[in-house]
Amino acid sequence: MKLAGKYVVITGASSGIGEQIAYEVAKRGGIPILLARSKEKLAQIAQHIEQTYNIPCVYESLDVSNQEEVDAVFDRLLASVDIDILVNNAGFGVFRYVEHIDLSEAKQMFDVNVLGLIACTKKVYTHMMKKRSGHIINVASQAGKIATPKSSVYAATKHAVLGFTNSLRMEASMYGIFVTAVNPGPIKTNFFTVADTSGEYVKNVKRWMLRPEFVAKRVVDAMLTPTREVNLPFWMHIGSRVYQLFPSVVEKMGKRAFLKK
Ligand code: NJP
Repeated sequence: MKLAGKYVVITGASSGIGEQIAYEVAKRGGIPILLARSKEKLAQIAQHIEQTYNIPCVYESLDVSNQEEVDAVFDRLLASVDIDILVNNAGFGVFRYVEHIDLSEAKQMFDVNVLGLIACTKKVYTHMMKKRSGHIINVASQAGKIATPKSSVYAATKHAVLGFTNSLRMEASMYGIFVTAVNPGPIKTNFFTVADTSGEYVKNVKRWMLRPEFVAKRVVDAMLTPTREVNLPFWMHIGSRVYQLFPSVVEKMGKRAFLKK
């Protein structure tokens, strides 16, 4: 029960992986703190956690792209709670060909997926530096390793998350703080109601999709351990390794599969 009594802040906790991580943390005796914009959903999840696991569960409304809100929410939390783990999970993607990119949408993706994650990290990191322990877990993506058609902006945000995470990991090691990147492939969540409005991508990859409960278990297994990355599924991880060595070969051989969006 290494998580017993540990405070775990989860952004994007109102659905999908974030919600499942919250349940898994509570199941293992940790105390999840839920953040997202949908306060009503958070209230229901918190109530379920309290009733099912008998764990106190606090939640707050937070739009991670709003710097003032990030400051206020984390200042309030840090005044009363010693945060042990931060899971930067809030994020969204929109799949479009480059000629159809809407710049305000692209900016919003960067504001949430990248700058929001950096803002939340900064608030918790200085606290963890002082106590010389803690764990920051950033949900990136396999799209942060291999960029594929129709996901240029989303892939750019996740490449940015991985770049930030890799640098942070080296700095944080000086203070005994662990930093982990989570790189999943497609997962059955609400993500695709925004990312893939035509439903084409989901239809094509349905049989490979990961269950959010499975991803959550793997993320929670890594908590408070010096795990560098959680890469799922395994075969996609092998693919991204091969891509790093032979990018043009993988782009040629995988072209048909990559175009299935
Ligand atoms: O998606 P979904 P996932 N401020 O839509 C929140 C990555 N990922 O669980 O604010 C604060 O069920 C939103 O809450 P709300 C993906 O990039 C996914 O799949 O109430 N929170 C909700 O709780 C993302 O980083 C796949 O609307 C904001 C949560 O984010 C993470 O996994 C594959 C927010 C999204 O839950 C979780 O996504 C992959 C904001 N401005 C990586 N905007 C996949 N599903 O296939 C959104 O490689 N949220």
